[in-house]
Amino acid sequence: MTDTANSYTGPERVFSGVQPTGNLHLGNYLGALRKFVLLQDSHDCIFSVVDLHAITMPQEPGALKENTRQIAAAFLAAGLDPDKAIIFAQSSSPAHMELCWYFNCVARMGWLERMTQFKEKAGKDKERASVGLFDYPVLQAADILVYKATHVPVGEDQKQHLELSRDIAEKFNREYDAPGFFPQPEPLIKGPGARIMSLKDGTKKMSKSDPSDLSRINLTDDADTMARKIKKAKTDPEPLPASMNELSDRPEARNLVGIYAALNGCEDQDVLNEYGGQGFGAFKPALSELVVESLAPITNRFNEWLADPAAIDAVLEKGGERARAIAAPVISDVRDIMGFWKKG
Ligand code: AQP
Repeated sequence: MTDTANSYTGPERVFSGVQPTGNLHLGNYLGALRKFVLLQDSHDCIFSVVDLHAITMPQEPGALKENTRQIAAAFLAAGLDPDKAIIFAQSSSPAHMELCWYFNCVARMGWLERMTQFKEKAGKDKERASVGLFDYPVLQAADILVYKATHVPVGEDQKQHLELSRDIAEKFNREYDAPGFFPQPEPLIKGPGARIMSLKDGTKKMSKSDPSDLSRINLTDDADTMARKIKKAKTDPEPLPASMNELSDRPEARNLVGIYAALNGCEDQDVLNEYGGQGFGAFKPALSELVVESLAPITNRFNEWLADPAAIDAVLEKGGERARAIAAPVISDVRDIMGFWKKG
């Protein structure tokens, strides 16, 4: 089989999105936002508040609008510059929904049935899950490919969805005899912070929807709350060891070491070189200090942006215009390739 998608020769472009489903946490910051900021200087970047994804689970309409502004404020507070990167709300670029429908007719049921996020989020009562939740990864493929994005910075939890986007791009190109029309987007996952775990259970990822607020550090937490959460984080009675191998069956300890390393810009092993042999009574206060020192400037800027919703709206308006202008010719070409009566 020839790999038609790989013959893409268009420019490199980065796309990623964050759902407006509540407070952002340290995992979102290290796994996504911080990477976005690093990429905006070297790449053509598009970052979206993915409100269409949010409604795959029940949302309060009034809260959705506020949460959308909050995520945009967090993007800006983390250091995204709207003159460099496009920042917009997904629903303001309807081309995502149009391409999603075309892709629904390309993707196979069996592909989607293998998606672990659907299984986790639908839980035991899958009959009651929305069709949108099942279709989430197809919309995600449309988000990326409607801008012909070539690179997608995400946390490790999104790796499987990215693979599906690649499969859809490849099948579309092959079935419609359009070699290289869509790129095969590459995940940008590697690096520190790709998978930050819950402070209460080192085997579960840190998540906005975890019912326990003590499981995560929110970007909106004040310094005392952050320190209290780290103090209460689950650990074990053993001191930190000398090497990472010795942490393989201590997920909570490994997670705290990983957070320290990611924020300090060093390797996990460097943390053990400094703290190996010491207990959590010594390590946790050092970690608290580092977390607070790293997040405080972001929290301050975040609050400043939130105090000016009109300024956030202006950023989203301008971003929406720029996003629509990139998506329009792609949709028009897709319609032509698929044989619709009108290019649109
Ligand atoms: N724990 C994590 N570690 C590293 N990266 C993470 N991301 C999420 N959790 C972690 C990355 O953050 C980006 C935005 O994610 P999202 O809000 O769109 O959706 P999500 O992955 O479903 O995040 P949550 O916190 O788990 O939200 P809920 O609880 O609402 O589902 C993505 O790049 C993600 O990889």
